[in-house]
Amino acid sequence: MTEPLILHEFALSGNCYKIRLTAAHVGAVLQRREYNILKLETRTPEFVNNISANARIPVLQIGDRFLPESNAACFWLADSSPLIPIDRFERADMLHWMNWEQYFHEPHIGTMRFLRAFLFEENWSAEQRAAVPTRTEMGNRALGLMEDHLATRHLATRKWFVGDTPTLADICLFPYTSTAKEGGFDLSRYPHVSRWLADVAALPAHVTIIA
Ligand SMILES: N[C@@H](CCC(=O)N[C@@H](CS)C(=O)NCC(=O)O)C(=O)O
Repeated sequence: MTEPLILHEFALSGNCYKIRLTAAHVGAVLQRREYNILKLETRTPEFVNNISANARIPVLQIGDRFLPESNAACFWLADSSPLIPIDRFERADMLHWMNWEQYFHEPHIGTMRFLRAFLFEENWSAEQRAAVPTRTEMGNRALGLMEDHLATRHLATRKWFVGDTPTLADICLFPYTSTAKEGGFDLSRYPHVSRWLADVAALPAHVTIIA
């Protein structure tokens, strides 16, 4: 018997979307429990004691076990699927992009989206406002690095981030890149990234963030 899978989430979060996107690609069925992070619903003692001590979504519940961190949850779902490369170097390279996404991409691009599209400028704290130029610069640097990577592969371009087929690296980079415009980023400056976004969205199992 397979264990029930419950995604504790805020549906419009890119980190939560990437888990639903992975599930769609591997044919996993998720039950969904929604928490409004704008109302601090993950900061309650009930959530901290029963779901995740880190007081953040997403958390993938597998039976009676709880797996926080979006990319760990994606890996659990995609393990042994075609989204995980067989080649040892490519498997590690996939992890490189997933770690990079969490440290150099999402903290700037995802945070700018949260500030502009969810919190709204009139509600920014002085600290949030002061960090906007740096976050914008760092977000553009991240998009530029993706652009350069996709643009150069010997004498051709790269279709996917790792190897010749879509991997979890593409799935995990997609949510915050595809919504970067909501954070004020101009994707027309990044034609290879825009082409890659269209390729990911054209995969047969693709689902949108609002699906
Ligand atoms: N690195 C974590 C990030 C988790 C995270 O920061 N989640 C945000 C939403 S994307 C959250 O729960 N915010 C609510 C809060 O900070 O109260 C992951 O990838 O899952």
